[in-house]
Amino acid sequence: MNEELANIFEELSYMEEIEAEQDPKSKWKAIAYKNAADSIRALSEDIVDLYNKNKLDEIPGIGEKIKEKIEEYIKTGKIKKYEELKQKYPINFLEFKNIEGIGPKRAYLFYKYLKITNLEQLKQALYSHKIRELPGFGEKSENALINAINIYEQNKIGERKFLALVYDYIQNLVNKLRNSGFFQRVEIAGSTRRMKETIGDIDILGISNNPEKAMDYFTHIEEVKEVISKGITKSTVVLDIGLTCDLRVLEEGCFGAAMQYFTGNKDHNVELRKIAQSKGFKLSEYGLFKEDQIIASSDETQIYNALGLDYIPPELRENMGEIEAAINHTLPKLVEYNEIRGDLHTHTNDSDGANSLEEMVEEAEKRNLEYIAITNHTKSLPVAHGMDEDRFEKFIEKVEKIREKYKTYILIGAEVEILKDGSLDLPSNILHKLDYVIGALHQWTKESREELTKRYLVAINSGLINAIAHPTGRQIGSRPALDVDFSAIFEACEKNNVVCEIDGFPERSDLPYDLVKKAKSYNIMFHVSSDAHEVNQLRFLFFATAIARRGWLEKERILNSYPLQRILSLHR
Ligand code: DGT
Ligand code: CA
Ligand code: CA
Repeated sequence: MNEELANIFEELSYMEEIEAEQDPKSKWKAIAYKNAADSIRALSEDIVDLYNKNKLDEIPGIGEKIKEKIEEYIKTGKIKKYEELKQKYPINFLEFKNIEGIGPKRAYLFYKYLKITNLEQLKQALYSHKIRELPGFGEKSENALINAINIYEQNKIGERKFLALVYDYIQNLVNKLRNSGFFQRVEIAGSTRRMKETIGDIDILGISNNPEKAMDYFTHIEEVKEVISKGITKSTVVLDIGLTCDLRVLEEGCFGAAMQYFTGNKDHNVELRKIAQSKGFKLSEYGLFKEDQIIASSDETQIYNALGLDYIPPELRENMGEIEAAINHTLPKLVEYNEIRGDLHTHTNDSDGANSLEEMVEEAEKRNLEYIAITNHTKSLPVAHGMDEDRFEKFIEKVEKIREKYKTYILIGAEVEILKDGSLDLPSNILHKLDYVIGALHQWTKESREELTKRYLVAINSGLINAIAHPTGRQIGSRPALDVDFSAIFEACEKNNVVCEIDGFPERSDLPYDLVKKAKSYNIMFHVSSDAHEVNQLRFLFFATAIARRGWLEKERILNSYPLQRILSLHR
């Protein structure tokens, strides 16, 4: 509980710092809270044990008032003062504090003028030039903030980037090359083609009659920040988004072999080369050869076929058994990106989303979704402005009033907190009124493997949820996966017809693709979702589908590849 409590005191300190603009006394409170946060974080013993032994006084920097609050939290799971201030400032301070140049007061300014509560929203506002219009800001501070965010995100996942966040950029880049007139063909290879959730660099292959001019063009486009090397067959540049990009210009005759080679991954290629050798062939980026004779080279499929394999979709090329399956003709028929009919996990500004119900549904309509489940948070998650029974009742009424207006059907859902004992954060009479309920474990995540698994099992066995949200709870770059027994969880899902989520929100990407493949051996269903907290994030549904494909899933195993009626006829 130490980390949880330290975070609460840290946030209290930030909120009092804002309050201090009105009330000078708050300044001292801010300092006291910050000291308490630091002391609690530095403890080697669990604070609950200290409390039970009546030893809170021994913690440095903890006065009477703070002691009372610790006690309140241990006894009730809440601190009233924190809840009150959080209503006033529903801002993710702990995320912003990582960004150079954003203190609590600036974070509040963003909230006051633009209702920004988290980093993703701030980024959108920066890119749409809303921040530079704020008092005290301009183009210079806009650039400084974009830079600071880039540095933070880069550090978070090392040199890699989330594919979902750079995917459109890469498509634009490729289209620019395609439309330049210097290339006959331009294709993406590497981890981007495999749809890996993070990428280390961008690999592009092209065919050109005039490689010299083509490379000149490439190294001079405005996205290029620095040219590392320039040749007529290969150039490497650093792009303005901080990623390196390799462009190879090839002969038409070996394009298929090059696509195969540079798509990878490396382990897949090594295995494939072994098979070639065992058949007396030689495989390279130039082609498949028998002695000096070319067997296949211009067409990627032909290379696989000549080796006795079925064509392997790029998403599967991770050396996870796909080569054997391709030899035995047992590769799955993967779900197609356009076979997903709806989104089953999204948020509105009724809890912690940035957009209204209407805005989210309009965007879903634009994206031709047949249905969208709005699954807001529940009351035990005040950080996310979680909704209680009354607010859910009102929300249901609101949806029923506007549902008719839209082609996209609105499913009323919830992302309901799984509480400490595995019970759910909404009474069953409310849960029964909802179309789709996802159980989520966000709190008390530091407990033992046994406890955490048990909580999941109680929730899954309750008969009250349709799905479990982002099952591992990992956040790439900041939070490791929960230590839980997935065999037991998948078995329970099988017994209770509970769906496993594949959440496409970049940091989550959860279930991860390798776990999807394991889960597939159980007789369970999956859903793919965006977990969108604003309209632009609905695009993450596409990346959730990529994870499903990388986890070997067919359409039949994905709930939201089925028509609306199937969802409406689920019973709990
Ligand atoms: P990344 O960039 O870290 O996200 O991952 P990749 O897979 O895009 O890796 P990258 O850019 O180093 O190389 C692109 C592809 O080139 C890789 O997937 C397979 C191929 N490749 C690279 N190095 C080797 C190698 O040493 N042996 C073989 N067989 N293939 C390689
Ligand atoms: Ca790469
Ligand atoms: Ca590369």
